Amino acid sequence: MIKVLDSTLREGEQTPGVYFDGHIKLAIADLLDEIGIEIIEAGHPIVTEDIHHAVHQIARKNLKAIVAAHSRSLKQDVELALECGVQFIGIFYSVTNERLDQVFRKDLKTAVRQITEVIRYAKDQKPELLIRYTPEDTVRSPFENVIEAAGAAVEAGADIISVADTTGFMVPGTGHNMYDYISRLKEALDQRGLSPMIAVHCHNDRGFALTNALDGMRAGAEIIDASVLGLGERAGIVDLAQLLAALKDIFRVPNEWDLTRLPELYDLISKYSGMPVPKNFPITGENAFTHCAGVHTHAAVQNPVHYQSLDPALVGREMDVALDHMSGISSVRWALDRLQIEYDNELLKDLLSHIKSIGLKGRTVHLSELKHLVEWCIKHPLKQ
Ligand code: HCA
Ligand code: CU
Repeated sequence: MIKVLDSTLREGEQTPGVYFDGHIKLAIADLLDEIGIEIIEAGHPIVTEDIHHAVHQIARKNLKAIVAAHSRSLKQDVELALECGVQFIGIFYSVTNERLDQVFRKDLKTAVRQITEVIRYAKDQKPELLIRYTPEDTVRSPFENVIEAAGAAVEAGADIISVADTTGFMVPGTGHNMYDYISRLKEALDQRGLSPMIAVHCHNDRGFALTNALDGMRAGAEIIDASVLGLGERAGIVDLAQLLAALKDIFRVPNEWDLTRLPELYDLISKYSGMPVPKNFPITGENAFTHCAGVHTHAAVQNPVHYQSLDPALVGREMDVALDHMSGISSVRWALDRLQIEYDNELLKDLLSHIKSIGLKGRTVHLSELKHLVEWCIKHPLKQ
């Protein structure tokens, strides 16, 4: 069973300038839970007192979702997360040679000892706790280091190994792709008699986050990380709405997600993050289901399937038609029908001519404006 982990409240807050107040965090967690997201990564409690408090509040809300906290591989981070009452702790520690030499100044053996001690400590405190270990920058780390650290982590009690493409390095169809990586990782762990659940965390630096995550799923990853609007460090991670729509509509994974609440969720996040949803963003962007050119509109109003491969109703949206210089007669007909305004051919032609000239100024005619344009055309017909 595939599970989605939403990290808007953790990775999402690593977007420069983004911070959600405690009451907004609770509202976000509630909405994610109502949508049916399986795991909510609520934050890294040691970062600030406010985050600590918010993670505590979310963990105690009795949500259907599993509530997770992020944690360095340090006892003090784990203690604080446990104190919050979370059911899941994500522990990360990079095992690239450069990081070990230059930042941690430790050899691999000492690093692995630190990781396993922290995992054992966490499991001892709360045996039912789910523990994820992430070798940060997994895919650029020496494979043998990853296997050594991940294998030891599982033996110490980690339930989940997350493959992090921390820098958006993987490219589908090349020598470094997520499908091959996860297949190889599973095989190597299997050879050691270990079969943890695999998670995948993909950054979008090259624009391949979603494709890489889906590639990872095809290779057996069962937890996929995402965030609303793909918020996160630099270019962010997988966009939640795009992921859910693909899983539901294309991969048909068993689920209970209510995607009709996505517009509400995206409004909430965009309002309080100050990050507008780009108009042409898939699924949740204003234009995602809007047809513009006359040829498109003519066909789409008869049957949307001519220019849509995804039913907007699945994600709480409706088909729309834009009125501008690209419009044709069927665009105007569609708009007038929506406004329940009666018309003859003369009025249609006059309106289209006005709409086109307004469009040439670089803007669209909204339905509320069209009403006034109709009145204008009736009073001032172009052909006397
Ligand atoms: C970070 C890096 C991280 C960690 C992912 C994880 C990444 O911000 O700490 O702990 O599973 O991309 O590697 O987000
Ligand atoms: Cu990340």
